[in-house]
Amino acid sequence: MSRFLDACYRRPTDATPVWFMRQAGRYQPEYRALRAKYDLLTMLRTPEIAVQVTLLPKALGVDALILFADILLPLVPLGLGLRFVPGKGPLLERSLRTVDDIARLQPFPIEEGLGFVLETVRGVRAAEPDLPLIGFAGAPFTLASYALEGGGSRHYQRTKTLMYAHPDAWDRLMRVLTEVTAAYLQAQVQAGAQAVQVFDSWVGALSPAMYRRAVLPHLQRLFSRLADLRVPRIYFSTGTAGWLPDLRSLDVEVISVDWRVDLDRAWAQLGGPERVAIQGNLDPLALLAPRDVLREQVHEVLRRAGGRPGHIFNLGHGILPDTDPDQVRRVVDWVHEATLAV
Ligand code: 1CP
Repeated sequence: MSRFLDACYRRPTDATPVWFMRQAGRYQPEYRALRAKYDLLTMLRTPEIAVQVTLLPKALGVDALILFADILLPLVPLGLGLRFVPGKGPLLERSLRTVDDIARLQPFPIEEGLGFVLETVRGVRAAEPDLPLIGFAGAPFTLASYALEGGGSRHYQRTKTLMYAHPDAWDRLMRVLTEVTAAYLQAQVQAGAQAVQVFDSWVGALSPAMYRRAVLPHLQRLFSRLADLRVPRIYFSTGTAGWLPDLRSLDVEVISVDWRVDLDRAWAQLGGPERVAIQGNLDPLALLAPRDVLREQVHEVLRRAGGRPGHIFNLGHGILPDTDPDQVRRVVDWVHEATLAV
């Protein structure tokens, strides 16, 4: 078995497993060399390239791989038209503007709309049988925010306006996105993914009451639908430290927390190591700090985890493009060295 999968199920491991959100990406010279030749969507849609990029972090010594894909890909078969604009990030050509747009939205067959992702999953498994592969998707709220805003956002004005003014349309949108996400993750696992992570990157923009009322019931349905897959399910969110106890109602193996909360405190609020595994939670900016400061920050996270089974070391959010790959490699080594059972 693997350290990563064992830790997801809170079984003791020989050392604490470590991987990084956004571990395949712009901070790597090998990735930048590929990006100089191909645009991002081409890389994402070409399984041979996506397999190669997924495997790049192996050189860092990580304990798991995450599929090279993007949470926004399902918005293409949903008819919203995705482009990545250099320097600006993702832009949708046809974002949802009216309640009628939402009424027309329909789930699609995953193999038809996103078959290239499943091909990438199969390719990674064939090329790397030893390291577990994590599949992923965007959470319904985070996907909805892109579908409504048309790209990244600061205040989530359209999203929140819809939630407050048209709760029925919001509910329909969340149902369609939950349905698509469940089918997409099922297909990834059938293709060979050994764990799944759901990214709720922007849900911290909500109030606790709004999260409970308009988001949590959909997440509960999503994760229940994934229970039969018998692979670890990871829920990642940021900015949710104010309502962590509410996440206890999710049927998941692992909760991933950001750096805005102490790991031990978060774990206790989530029910502790008896109930759920925890992933996190180094500040990604610590990777840009001097080496001894970084080391101290890594040890602070490990100290709060206390060597209890069920900790997966990760960042609180994705690696930033300015990160030095050597710093990332150091973190992997320090985590393993400090936790290796003797
Ligand atoms: O080369 C480039 O210009 C690309 C940057 C990039 C990369 C490497 C984008 C554009 N997407 C990806 C791949 C990607 N996206 C992966 C696989 C790589 C890995 O993790 O190792 C994953 C897991 C994602 C997930 C993703 N995409 C999230 C959730 C995670 C998070 O960081 O919060 C989000 C919000 C996106 C949207 C997105 N895609 C790309 C950008 C720049 C963004 C964020 C835009 C914004 O701020 O709204």
